[in-house]
Amino acid sequence: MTGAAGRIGAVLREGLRGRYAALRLLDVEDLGTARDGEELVTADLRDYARVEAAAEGVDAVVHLGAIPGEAAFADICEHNLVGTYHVFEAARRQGVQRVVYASSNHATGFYPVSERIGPDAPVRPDSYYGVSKVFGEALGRLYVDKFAMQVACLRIGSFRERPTSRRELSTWLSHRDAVDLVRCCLDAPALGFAIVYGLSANTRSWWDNPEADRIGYRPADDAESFAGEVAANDDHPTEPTDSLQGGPFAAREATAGQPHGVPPVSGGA
Ligand code: 15L
Repeated sequence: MTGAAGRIGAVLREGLRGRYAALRLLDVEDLGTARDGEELVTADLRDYARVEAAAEGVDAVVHLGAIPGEAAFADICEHNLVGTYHVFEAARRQGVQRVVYASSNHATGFYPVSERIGPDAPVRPDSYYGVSKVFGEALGRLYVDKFAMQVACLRIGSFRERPTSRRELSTWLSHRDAVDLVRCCLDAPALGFAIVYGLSANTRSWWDNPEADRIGYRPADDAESFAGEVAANDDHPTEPTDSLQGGPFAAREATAGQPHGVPPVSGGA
């Protein structure tokens, strides 16, 4: 599991422990102490040799490691594009059959919230980050078609302990549903290629999730149980981006010729 020290990684580390013979956890950040059934690897995803060494003898990869939000394109390029290519390629060369890839709802963040979409809708990324997730999905499709690997791309919504905003009443993915979703992707007998929205059984969801059924994912939680709590704490003014699925990621910026909200190059102005 790459990105194992991150928010999602920490929950999966706990939730998947004991379900499989061993979990090899990789991150550039500190992973603490290995417990029974865990192997810890410190590696940067930009370092291909280390990534390939970490894939040796592995049955499946869960690839979470990435910059988890908008950043300068140069940084997104190195960590999310090159890093993801390294993970897929290392898996292929080491004979790993299956990759579960953490994509994001930001691959389709420019759809209005009034529109219901599914995995077949054309992509509408809302950020360079969203574009990087589209790239990872395309790479996954390539590795299935060209190299007969099995790949699930999880368009993760809002992974939180509980939903905390109006938007998250639609996009929430609970901790236990996330663990269950990844487990389904790892265990599904004939995964092939699947794009699955990573979300709980939210009454207000905007996403159809036909592949969820196919892989046996039946989410247990519904953000609606927190609707009262969210409304009571909702002191945010309505923003124009509330009408877009990607929320703040989908903020429209100046027209061509004007500077973008993130610097053009790593560390640039
Ligand atoms: C994501 O992909 C981000 O990594 C996370 O920080 C959240 O912003 C989430 O999407 C979301 O859409 O709520």
